[in-house]
Amino acid sequence: MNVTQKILSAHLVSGEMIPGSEIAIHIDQTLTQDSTGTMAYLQFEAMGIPRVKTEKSIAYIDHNTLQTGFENADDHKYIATVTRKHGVYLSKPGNGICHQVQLERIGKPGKTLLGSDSHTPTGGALGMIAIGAGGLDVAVAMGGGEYYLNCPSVVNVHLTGELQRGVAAKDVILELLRKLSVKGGVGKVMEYTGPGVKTLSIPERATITNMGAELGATTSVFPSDEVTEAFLRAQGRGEDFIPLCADEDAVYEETVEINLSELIPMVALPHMPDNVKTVEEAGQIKVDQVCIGSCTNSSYLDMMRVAAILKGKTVHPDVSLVIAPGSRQVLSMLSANGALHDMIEAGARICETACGFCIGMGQSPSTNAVSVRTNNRNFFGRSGTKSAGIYLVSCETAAATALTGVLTDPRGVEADLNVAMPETFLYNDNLIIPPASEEEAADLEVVRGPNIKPFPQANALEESLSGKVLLKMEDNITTDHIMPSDSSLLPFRSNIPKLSEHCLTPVDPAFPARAKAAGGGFLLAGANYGQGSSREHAALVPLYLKIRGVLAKSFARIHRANLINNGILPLEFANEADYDRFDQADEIALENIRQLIRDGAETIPVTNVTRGFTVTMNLSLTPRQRRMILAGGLINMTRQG
Ligand code: MIC
Ligand code: SF4
Repeated sequence: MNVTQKILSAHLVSGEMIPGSEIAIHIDQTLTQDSTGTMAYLQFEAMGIPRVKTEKSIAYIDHNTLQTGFENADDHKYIATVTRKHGVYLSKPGNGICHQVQLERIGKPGKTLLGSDSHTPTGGALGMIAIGAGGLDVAVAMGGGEYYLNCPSVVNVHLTGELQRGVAAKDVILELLRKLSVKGGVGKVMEYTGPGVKTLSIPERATITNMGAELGATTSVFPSDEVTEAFLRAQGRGEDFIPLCADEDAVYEETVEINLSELIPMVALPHMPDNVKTVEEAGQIKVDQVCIGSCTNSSYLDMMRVAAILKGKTVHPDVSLVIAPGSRQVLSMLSANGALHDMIEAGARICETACGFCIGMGQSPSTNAVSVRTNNRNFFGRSGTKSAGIYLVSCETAAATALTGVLTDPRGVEADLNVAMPETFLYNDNLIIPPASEEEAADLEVVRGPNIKPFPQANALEESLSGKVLLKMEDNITTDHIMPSDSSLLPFRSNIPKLSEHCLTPVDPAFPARAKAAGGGFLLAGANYGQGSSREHAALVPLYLKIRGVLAKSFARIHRANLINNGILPLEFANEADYDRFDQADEIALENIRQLIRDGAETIPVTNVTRGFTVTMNLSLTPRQRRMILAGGLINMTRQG
């Protein structure tokens, strides 16, 4: 078996390990963060389970840390009190970005982790199966319920050679994105093998597994080897180590070869992570802002390399350099060893250890700016400045660029980039608050501020559905299009009515008003609809606007599951060319849809009433998903028993 099969089969609750067929797995650990967590805990409360049943569940506060009003702070208070009551650990704001802290302090080889954040696969660096999901799926897992997924096919990413000076783990994943695209990993686990693996440290592996999310992959995983053991020991967690690697005769569905020695610095140009060129090909683009941090690139190793490049130099006069270390542990070590001093002296603006600029929580660039960043997503508008272009690079490229003011290949910089992994990290868990005991929990009050509104719930599916196509969209529409998230909107993650005023506005500002006036309808989309974030809001808000179904060429994995969990039909064109035969404002009808779904139909006739024809659309639902759609979502189905 390969590593993926070993972990999945050890956690298998039902189904067979045949790629594409539905399996259910037991979840050992869960994580939430604050922008999806509020909703996940509201849903957990609605399920009426008093205490979580996982080995460890933890809630991080790392996204909504810009507190320009009471809303974010109220959400934090709700999360702090609801987790304390129900048996969940709390990582306080200031402790760091969920994926970085999970890697340092919580993740364990061989375990399963489900997180309400699409970059949960970061944990795969430690040899665990770590999957991103919607908040509702995470709430179910916290309650001890299994997690359902399509058994992935496993891709062998075979690494040989060794990264050259100035070339980074980020360049490995950017190269994979260039080769495979943002759809290349859908339905797959990217499993890393080969002699190149042992040359990569855990933070470097984490950069690669983190950004596997941008390939659309279910997750990514490395073996657990002596490098893993050394990392866990240095974190004071040697006892969490178990060795785990693929059998000699392990079988994979596909193989991708990467020779690390041949890679050179890469950059993803606006506005897609797979729009990748070499830094050389991109040319000397003039840069206004450089942002270093995010869950992709904010480890101790990353920050030490940045400090080495900046040491004794000054940031270019036209550049604003922003650095956000990934965790309190990283920041603390940088301050103890003087590297922080080197950054500050070079002119860096140090931000708190949080998602920050990556999710548009501050540091929006100027009009038409070129912003070079180390994060994983450069979707349109995500930085908070629509006219700005975001370029994704490694920490080394970002730091070199900050000094020259133009996009710069870091292989030529004068600096000592040989940063050794520490024998011991400065670990300290005093910002991770344990939950109350069961006895204490009974009397604890959960504090709910005025911004926390009830979440919408679907009704049971009607016999037939009809309505207008309210919006026609192209390929690769992201969750940042469907439910934009910047500093002005993130405070409303627990207020769906307010968010609904912004649904799909990056595609068409008139959409929310049109949807409300029509009393609901359908969406029409191209391929890979809903890629990006795990945010369930991208389904809850359309549900609130009475969207009954999405007609698309194809869907991204997490968003499709979120639609079904909330009773919205994900219909795929059997013949992609039929997409062109539909237009915005066309009236469509799905006759006897309830009966068809009940009977297990895998194809659905969809009539374009306006133009007078009927096409076939695929609706490949598992029996469980059919029950969910018929009941009007997961919560209704659970209530029905
Ligand atoms: C993101 O990177 O887009 C986020 C913000 O972390 C999201 C979660 C969210 O939308 O709250 C994700 O990746 O799932
Ligand atoms: Fe936070 Fe950005 Fe990572 Fe999402 S991608 S978890 S916003 S740092």
